[in-house]
Amino acid sequence: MKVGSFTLIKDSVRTSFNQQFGQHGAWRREFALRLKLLSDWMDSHELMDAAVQERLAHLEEQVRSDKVMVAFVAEFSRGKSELINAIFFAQYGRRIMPASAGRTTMCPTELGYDAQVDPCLRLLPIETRLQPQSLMEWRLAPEQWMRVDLDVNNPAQLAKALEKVAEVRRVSQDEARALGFWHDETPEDNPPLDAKGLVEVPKWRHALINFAHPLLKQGLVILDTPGLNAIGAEPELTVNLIPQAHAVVFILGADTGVTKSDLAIWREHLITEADGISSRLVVLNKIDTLWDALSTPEQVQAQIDRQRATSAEILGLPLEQVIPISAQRGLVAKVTNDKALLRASCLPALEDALAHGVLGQRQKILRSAVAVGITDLRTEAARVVHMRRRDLAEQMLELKSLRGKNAGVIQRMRLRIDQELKEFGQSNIRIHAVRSVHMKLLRDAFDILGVSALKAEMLTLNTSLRQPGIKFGLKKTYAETFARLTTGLGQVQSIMAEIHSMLGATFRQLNADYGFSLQVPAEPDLAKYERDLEQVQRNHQQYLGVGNVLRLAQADFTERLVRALASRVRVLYESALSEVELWSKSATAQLDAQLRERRKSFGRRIAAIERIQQAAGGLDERIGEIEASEADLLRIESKLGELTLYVMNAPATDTTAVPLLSDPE
Ligand SMILES: Nc1nc2c(ncn2[C@@H]2O[C@H](COP(=O)(O)OP(=O)(O)OP(=O)(O)O)[C@@H](O)[C@H]2O)c(=O)[nH]1
Ligand SMILES: [Mg+2]
Repeated sequence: MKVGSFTLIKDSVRTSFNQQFGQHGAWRREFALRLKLLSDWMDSHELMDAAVQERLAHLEEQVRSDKVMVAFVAEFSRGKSELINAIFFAQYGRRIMPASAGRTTMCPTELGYDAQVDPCLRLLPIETRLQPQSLMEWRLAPEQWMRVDLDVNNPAQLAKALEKVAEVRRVSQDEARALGFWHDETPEDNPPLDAKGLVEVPKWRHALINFAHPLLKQGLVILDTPGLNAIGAEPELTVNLIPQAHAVVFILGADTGVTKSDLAIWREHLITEADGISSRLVVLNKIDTLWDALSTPEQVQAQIDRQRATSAEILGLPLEQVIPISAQRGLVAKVTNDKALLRASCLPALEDALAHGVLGQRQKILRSAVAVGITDLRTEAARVVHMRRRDLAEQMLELKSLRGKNAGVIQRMRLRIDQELKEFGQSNIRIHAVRSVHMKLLRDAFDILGVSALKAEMLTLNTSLRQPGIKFGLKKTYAETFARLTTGLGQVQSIMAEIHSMLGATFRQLNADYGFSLQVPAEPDLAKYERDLEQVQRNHQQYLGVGNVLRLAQADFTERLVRALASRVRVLYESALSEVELWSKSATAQLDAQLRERRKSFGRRIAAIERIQQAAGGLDERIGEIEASEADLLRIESKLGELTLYVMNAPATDTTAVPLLSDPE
């Protein structure tokens, strides 16, 4: 088996997370293929307008680029990096992520895959903390990161390069303070000073690893984090990155259980409201340290069970979500292909829980998004087909009424079509007026959720947070800011309702005047973004609530916190706006499609009359043609139903058939 040209060790110890993720990826590829088939077919039958095309592209992009992020969070030395090695990298036959006694990983490290970039490790210097940009903004400036090329065919080089995430620097106390690693208010949390009075701080702020590991290629993103204190004040990690992960694995030592500092991390990063709990897994790691020659296996098991029950109770989780394992023994077992040891390590149980919890959920969400999108598409396309059929039926009636009639009658018919065409042209003025109001309303919506409005809001927040005594008014300040952010969404929702009712009236009129079958699609419900905002608000309050509120006294900390919030809300608003835009486009595209079809139909009617005027046999010939077109449309209609069903029912390919470790392309 190969990754690129690198020969992997035997894959007989294949893991269930790998398999499940492979299945998820296979489903997405199959779906993309079927979607392509549908869009080619629609295109060749002229059922593809701009809005339909955009919607298809959007769906395809959504499924193709769907990322699943799994974050590993814990106090230092609990075995996060070792566990990542054991679950994802055992096939390299060695440790890939540095894992060693004491503090090892010094900066948050994200592993993912971007086809546009060669395999590399990118490191953001810690000094960037002295500048105001958020992490999300730094991501958009890859040239500012230190870059190390990775040779994915050489596990030793790979592991060597990744050692950089453990690098540290020694800086003066003042510099440590400026970087967020020294706090005069909480001296007990400060790192020790060395003989020269220097403080050790991480060399890097964030690391991004890009390489074509099969799982990463399929959209998995792994986030490894450093233990307490090594993160320093990086609010973005707490308020953005970790809350957005699809699953968070929290690791404890089986020997120690839940310690005070474990609890501090749990409180800062992992407490969420009840519905978020299902995406939290707690790992009781290093059970091998309890394996002991003087105790019977039953006694050892009883100890593990006890630790498990106590930990679950302290953290307020159901017992099934606490999984005892040995990451290190699991890694060794996979590398040496030792099945008995792998079983004893219990690693497969954890992989199972991860796979079912995360991927099952993810696929459900994707499938339902796809189902909604495809149903809408089908309705749109069916509307066009329906109108074509109506036009044909009317034309058929018109032509049949001409049977056996003289040239005078035919000429009158010709004049009547010209008259109808003229009346139809007058609808343009009305439509134009409605369009311009529509555009204006849409611009208002874009202003409300736009960059400048958000900037102003964030400035206000920044100023309020830095007022002395904010500790007591914190809740109120956040509540007010978020209330205004939410109001913005509400206003846009009302604008959409206004557009909906205006277009609704116009469409009804056009339907009555010209026999159209226009219907304004239901406007998207922005409530889910309101819920997201609530979640963001809770993340911020939670973060500040666990002691970080004192840091608001430092201007740069507050700046970073507010920037992190701005980045997050920006993304949220942009998604909301793109839904609004797509909705508005599909309404206008529907109108455009019917106008276009109608113009074509006029053209066909005029051409038919001209042919009949020129040749006696023209009439029957034309009636025959219409009959054939009607039959075609029936076929198109049923094929449309068949193809959309085919797209929606894309099955997840059987795992055994997925060449997981080979190149998926
Ligand atoms: N005995 C035993 N040791 C383990 C196990 N898992 C990890 N270790 C060891 O514990 C030490 C710390 O592991 P890491 O993976 O570096 O821990 P971490 O949580 O990533 O720590 P930081 O990077 O410092 O935050 C290493 O020496 C590992 O080999 C295990 O299951 N059993
Ligand atoms: Mg580590």
